[in-house]
Amino acid sequence: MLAYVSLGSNLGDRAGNLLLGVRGMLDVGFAVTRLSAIYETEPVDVLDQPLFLNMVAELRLGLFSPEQTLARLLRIEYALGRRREILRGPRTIDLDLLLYGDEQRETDFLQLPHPRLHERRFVLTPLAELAPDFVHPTLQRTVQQLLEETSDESRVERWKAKGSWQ
Ligand code: PH2
Ligand code: MG
Ligand code: MG
Repeated sequence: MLAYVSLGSNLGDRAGNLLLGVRGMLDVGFAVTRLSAIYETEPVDVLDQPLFLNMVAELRLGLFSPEQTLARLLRIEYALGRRREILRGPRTIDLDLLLYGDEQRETDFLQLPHPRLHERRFVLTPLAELAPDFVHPTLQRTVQQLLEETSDESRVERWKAKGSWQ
């Protein structure tokens, strides 16, 4: 079963934090199969905060339920020093479960697909890189269609490390 996780950071060593997030997912036993590029993105919702780095990871999950997967993601955030701060404000690391196959959940703990996925260019751009043809389980649109149709106009640009080899 393929699942997609959005990673975001806008405090401290942002790229280092994303890398630690990926490392954390490997450490808890997730099979991370692919990573998108890293994008520098304009903040949405809470506008007055630093620029984010965002990316998406693809996981192949069999052993863990969606709930177990989210619990592990939260544990990784906590281990990396994330404490619950301002809602949608600055954070060292954010790991959001976007999609888990075509599973649907509507509980306080877990909403699947992620309810704001289609309203966020910073999620759709890296997700479309990995899974353009993935059909959103409730909206019945592909990720590529959602990206083309989203009303979110916020800036999303490929990020390059200084001294990049590319
Ligand atoms: N995360 C938020 C709120 N706003 N904006 C961008 N660009 N990237 C994010 O990851 C992000 C955000 C809450 O999780
Ligand atoms: Mg988030
Ligand atoms: Mg989150």
